Amino acid sequence: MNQFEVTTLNEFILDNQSKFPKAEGDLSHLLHHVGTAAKIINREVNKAGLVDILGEMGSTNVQGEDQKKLDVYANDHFISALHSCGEVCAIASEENETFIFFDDERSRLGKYVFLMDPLDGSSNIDVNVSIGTIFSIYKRKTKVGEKATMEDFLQPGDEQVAAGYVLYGSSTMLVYTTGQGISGFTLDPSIGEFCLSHQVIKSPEDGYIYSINEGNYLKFPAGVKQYMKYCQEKDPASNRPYSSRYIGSLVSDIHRNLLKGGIFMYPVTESAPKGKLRLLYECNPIAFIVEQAGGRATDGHQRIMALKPTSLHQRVPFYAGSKNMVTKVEEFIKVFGG
Ligand code: P6P
Repeated sequence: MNQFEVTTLNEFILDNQSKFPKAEGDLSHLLHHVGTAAKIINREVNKAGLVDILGEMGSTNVQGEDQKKLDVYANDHFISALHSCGEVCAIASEENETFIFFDDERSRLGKYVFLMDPLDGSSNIDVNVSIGTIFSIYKRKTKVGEKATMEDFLQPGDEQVAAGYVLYGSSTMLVYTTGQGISGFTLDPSIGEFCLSHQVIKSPEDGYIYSINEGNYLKFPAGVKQYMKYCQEKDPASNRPYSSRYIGSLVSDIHRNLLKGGIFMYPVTESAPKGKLRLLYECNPIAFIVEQAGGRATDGHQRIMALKPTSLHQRVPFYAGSKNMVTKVEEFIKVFGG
């Protein structure tokens, strides 16, 4: 691709749509609006520190987590952008206790429901560490025209029609999948467009990076402790000891390991006896991306996307990344417990 051949996100979406004769363009239209919302959030994230958008809101979300001003800003803008596109009948967000139903005539006819963590890793905002948006899209189960119900949201991850993340980092990237592999788009601020920068992202089956909050070590399951010991042992033949890399921002840790190879782990801990990460709008969309890149994503025992959700903000243990690394930690968990 020479420097003048630019494929924008919208061109790519439409090109992809043309491969599906039955496609009516509604998912393409929805993904276009996700890109627009991401540009708006990026604008605010990039100038955070210069305007009064850092710091706490002085409120907490349904998770009991302090809401940052940018959390609320991102949440409000994604809800507004997706309401205006008319393809989504309802939205669930980490920031809201229950789902939001768009009760206007146009949105009632929307075929999709949208789930998101609008600004994941927001505790990093005030210290200028990269953060992300994570989203997941399903076809509604209820009839078009009717009011959405919880049944529309409590679908296994295998039912996702699209998923992705936006990484607000040294550059801003949007990575998404509709089930035909994953591609990455980098925002070119000079033209205000997400441009194709990673045509196809395939994750190495083996990696040499492990990502985990070692501060929780004492309370990790025995199988996880044994796997960490395995990662740290010297074995040149298998490139061990591995490197430990942990940013504390899920999208950042996953994105690095996706490109370089590696494993991300968030096991159960004393403060998070079911795991910390949310199944519906963190683990399922990331799992879709990871599997589409050739990796693996489980709860330590079974595929994340096979789990039948029971509640909107349900938490699960999460192991995701290079296929052989996730398989290995599962072996340790099976033998030593987890
Ligand atoms: P800990 C951010 O709060 C988040 O939800 C993820 O982005 C990140 O991977 C994880 O929590 C970090 O949690 O307990 O290690 O700070």
